[in-house]
Amino acid sequence: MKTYSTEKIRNVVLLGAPGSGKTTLAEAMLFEGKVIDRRGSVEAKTTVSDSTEVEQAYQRSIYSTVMYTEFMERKLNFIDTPGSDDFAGGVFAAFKVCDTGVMVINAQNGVEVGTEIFARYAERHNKPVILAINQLDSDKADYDASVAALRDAFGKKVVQVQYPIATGAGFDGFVDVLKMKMYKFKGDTGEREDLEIPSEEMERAVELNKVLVEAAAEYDEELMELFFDKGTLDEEEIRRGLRAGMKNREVMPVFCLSAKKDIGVKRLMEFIINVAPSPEKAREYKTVDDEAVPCDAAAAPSLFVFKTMVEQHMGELCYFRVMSGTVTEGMDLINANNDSKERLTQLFATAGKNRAKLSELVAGDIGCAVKLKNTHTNETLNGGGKTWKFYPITFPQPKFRTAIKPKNAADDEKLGEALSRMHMEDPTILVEYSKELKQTIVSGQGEHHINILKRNLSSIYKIEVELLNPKIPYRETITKVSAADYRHKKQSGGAGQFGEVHLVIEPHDDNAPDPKTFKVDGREITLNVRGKEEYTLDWGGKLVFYSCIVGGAIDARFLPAILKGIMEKMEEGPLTGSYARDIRVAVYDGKMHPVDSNEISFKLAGRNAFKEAFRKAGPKIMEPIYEVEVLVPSAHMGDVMSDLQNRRGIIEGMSSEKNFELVKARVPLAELNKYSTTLSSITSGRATYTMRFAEYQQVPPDVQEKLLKEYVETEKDE
Ligand SMILES: Nc1nc2c(ncn2[C@@H]2O[C@H](COP(=O)(O)OP(=O)(O)OP(=O)(O)O)[C@@H](O)[C@H]2O)c(=O)[nH]1
Ligand SMILES: [Mg+2]
Repeated sequence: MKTYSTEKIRNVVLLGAPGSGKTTLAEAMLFEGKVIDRRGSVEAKTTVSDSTEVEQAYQRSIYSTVMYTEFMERKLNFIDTPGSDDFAGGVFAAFKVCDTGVMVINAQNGVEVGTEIFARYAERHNKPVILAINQLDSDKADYDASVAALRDAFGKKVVQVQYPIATGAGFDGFVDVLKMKMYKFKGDTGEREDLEIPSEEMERAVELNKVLVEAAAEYDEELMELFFDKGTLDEEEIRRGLRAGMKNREVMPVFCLSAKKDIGVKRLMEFIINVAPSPEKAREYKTVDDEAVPCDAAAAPSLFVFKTMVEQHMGELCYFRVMSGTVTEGMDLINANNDSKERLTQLFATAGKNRAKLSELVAGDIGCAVKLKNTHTNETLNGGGKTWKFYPITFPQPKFRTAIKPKNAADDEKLGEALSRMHMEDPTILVEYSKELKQTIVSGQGEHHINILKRNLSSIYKIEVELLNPKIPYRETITKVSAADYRHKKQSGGAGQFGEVHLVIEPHDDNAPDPKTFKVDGREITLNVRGKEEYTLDWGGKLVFYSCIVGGAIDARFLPAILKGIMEKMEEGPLTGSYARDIRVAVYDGKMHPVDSNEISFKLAGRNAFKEAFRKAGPKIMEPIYEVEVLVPSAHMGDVMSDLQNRRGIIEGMSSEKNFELVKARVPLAELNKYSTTLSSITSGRATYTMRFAEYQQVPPDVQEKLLKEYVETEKDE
């Protein structure tokens, strides 16, 4: 394929509710651009975009697919994304590299949950949106209702460029009030006739043209003056005005489509070419060091990887956008994130499995490199001595956690490898082995996301797995002072063991002075602090260890062993085996035996003394509390609130934004199991939420009692 200069490139992401017709539209766009010479269909499992077995089985897109077409002497790169929010990772990555969104609307449903969700994502990524009302050929299509719903959701930004004369089986064309033409289509090959607007449509066409002209004039002062002078704007001026309005996200132009019958697809593509920004005119990209990098083909070469995929026979494919300069085949670049050197041995433009070889790509273009050794999603490759690192894609936070284990223990290692590859391909899949919970925890965007993962493990990797509830990472701590003396003594043949430790423990508080005297169990203990060691624990909180031994009651060389014993018990808390935190321990006395004392004896004495003291120190179990933010349509707000309260949630605040309420709550993690699934069912999928760790808090007494009962301590005093 030839090289397209920056101003001849357009990068577009296809968005929309599940089943609105993005993949079908993508197919028609490939056809119009002659990448394929026959259109496949979702039903026949023959589309370019839904090429994987799992997508074909569900007849739904699951992965984003990067595609290109050549059209009107331009290169149009576009990314088909899945409509289900469970797979939103691909959408976030696409927003990073595309300059414009095309929101596909199903004319039978108008504005759907998915429409709202993706419009929010577009807003968050500051990208202009074109609205394409699709499926106008279906019997239940309702164009006017769809436009009304769009107005309701997005206000006066919604501006009609086209309207259909008839919908349903009779849908064979539309009036375009930018071109002031009527387009009629024959059959489903995209072949069209450009006609004058018939007299009976003239009034409506003129009316909508006026609205369009006014919208176009509004965002450019010069155009506004022209409009006042002439009372109208010509085609080119309207485009200029729409371009300005779209750039500020003030205008969302509306188009008519039947992707299935290839009606309106070419006209939409023309509009994208004519009006959507080329990369150098779109928003500038910044590096993490806040350097703005202009999209300039003559500058130093730099590319950003937004998607990594493993394909059979091809190996790893890295999809990238050229951020600056011109990258050529055979070029050596440096990965700014890990310093490795990479050679661009082969470059492609891809449309699913269709590939066109490229010798070079310029700033703003999207392409694919194969056989990079050490480069993945979110990394930047530079030439010309640059060390640019572009801001990574911020993927949505995980919403669904599960523990996973292979049905066959022998698959353990294989499972680890498969999961890490899955994470590489889909960064919204997070995998972590929790040493604490002794579980592998997989998190994703929803139950469906995780079920697909399970299916893929079975069908692609041949690993059968079980999904289990993840354990909760509780913490243990104490609330008051206590003391214990423990003697470890063993005399069963051979050398004996002897160690005796006296210690005091109390809750740790960063601001408290060093301990001096304690009144415990009717005794008064005075401490003589000789040494203090403070440990910040891997699992949060602190352990402060004071050595206060006087008169050589215990040899200094045994102190590390005592600390080790205590630390072991901190790692496996005395109440439930969870990590303990925020405790200070003072070892102030003990006894040694001239022959039998050794490190192991003192370790065990330390450990058991600590355990005993811990149990008398008003121990409590702490649980992780998450800050949950739910964005919910006002109508479902009551249900969402009472559900959160049933989950021991504390509602912290609410704020409204246009038909939606944002509810903030603090909820124990233990109560959030499968929350995404429940939320979806009580709101018919209309709510979204985020959750992040906030703090540890004491569990209520009834929960503590239940947890204590559940924990059957296996060890006896050693
Ligand atoms: N009648 C009619 N059906 C359409 C049209 N476009 C798509 N469809 C059908 O609608 C269904 C969904 O189409 P897809 O293209 O898979 O929709 P999608 O938006 O990619 O769906 P997801 O990937 O699941 O989000 C399929 O059965 C299509 O054949 C259209 O213009 N008219
Ligand atoms: Mg699709």
